[in-house]
Amino acid sequence: MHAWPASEVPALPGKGRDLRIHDTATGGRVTLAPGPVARIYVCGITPYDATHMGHAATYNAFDLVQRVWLDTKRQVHYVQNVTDVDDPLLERAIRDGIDWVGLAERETALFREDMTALRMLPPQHYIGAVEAIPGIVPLVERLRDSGAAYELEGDIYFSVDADPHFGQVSNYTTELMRHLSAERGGDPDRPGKKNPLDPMLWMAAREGEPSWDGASLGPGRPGWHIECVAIALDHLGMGFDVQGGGSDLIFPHHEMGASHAQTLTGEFPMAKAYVHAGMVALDGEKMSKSRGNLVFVSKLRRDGVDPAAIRLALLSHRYRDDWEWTDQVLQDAVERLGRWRAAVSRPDGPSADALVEELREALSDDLDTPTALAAVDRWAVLQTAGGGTDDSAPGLVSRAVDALLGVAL
Ligand code: 5CA
Ligand code: ZN
Repeated sequence: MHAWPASEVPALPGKGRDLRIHDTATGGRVTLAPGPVARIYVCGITPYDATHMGHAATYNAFDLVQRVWLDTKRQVHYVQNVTDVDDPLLERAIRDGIDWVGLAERETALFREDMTALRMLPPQHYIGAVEAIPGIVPLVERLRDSGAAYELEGDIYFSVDADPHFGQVSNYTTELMRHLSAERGGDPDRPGKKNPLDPMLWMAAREGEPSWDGASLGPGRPGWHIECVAIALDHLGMGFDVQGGGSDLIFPHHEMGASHAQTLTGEFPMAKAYVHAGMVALDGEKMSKSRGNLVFVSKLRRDGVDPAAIRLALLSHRYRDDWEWTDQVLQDAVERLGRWRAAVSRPDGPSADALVEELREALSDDLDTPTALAAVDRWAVLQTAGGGTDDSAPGLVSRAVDALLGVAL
């Protein structure tokens, strides 16, 4: 599947700092010091509705991770999936009386447009679940043949007890895992499972649903977690630097994915850091396609909101916090963008060398974007007050804000 066009990332003088980031698995900060090529996998959308502010906030966080790495003069190998076949997508297509393939294509196309407008860096590999099926089938066969998976009425389940490290991504109690499993696509109450938490790897073909050739597994379609694992192992291999997504993916998705990968390879851990963005809410509830309380990026764009302002609104919150989208958040961002643009449009101003270092320090400190924005605000105030005669400063600020925050002034 093709991704979207990359916006240019200006090179800044000097070099950025290594990223210190919160890792869900260890519950603390880790300093990531990747090799010359940093490797990141970020879970993509299930394309049955348009990109909302929650999605945008999560992708913004992982875009910043990459911008920090690029500023340390590393290359980035970025992989993202599209869950272009899954229960919620099929259910929505039936509800709306449309073809599920067309629905997925339409919403994926809109997502690409939104990501381009927001200046999110594209993945080098953007892979759909459907196109990954030929790679998924042999992995499920291997798990089954090694005894780490079993059949139940034609469906194949992963045995969580096969992984001695199971539970070490979320560190949740069994009770909480069971609760979340039922809430997020699992079937803990299905009779015959070895462990109620065991997730499906391969679902045998169901009447009226799409299915694919599963070789010795029989016709069917893949489970959700093995989809991301197959794509990540194929394009990144084990021990990649960051596994990313929103905090609603901690369990079961990232827990199960890590267990699948670790059982398949015998290596631990799958990722050096499991990084999770907080949930964006609207009217007090998590913004979600299933609840329908959504603010869409595409709708704001159609209404004439500058995508740079949308991006600044996302940046005004720390990525790990849960926060609430309000009109005021956007209004504040529109005003800030105006102040920054006015400031960089002057021919000279106060030196920006210290500002670049402040931005670098704030971002390397677990992506502390509120501190980064405050630093630019201070420079803009000085500038507007007519301080300084450095004629390279406005250009440097523009390039730094673009390179490190993805905002074009
Ligand atoms: N296709 C799967 C991942 S493999 C999926 O979760 N798709 S999704 O469309 O439901 O979500 C895409 C990404 O947006 C995930 O990382 C999810 O955690 C994140 N996300 C969804 N809702 C919110 C929200 N309200 N706030 C922040 N992030 C969110
Ligand atoms: Zn995923």
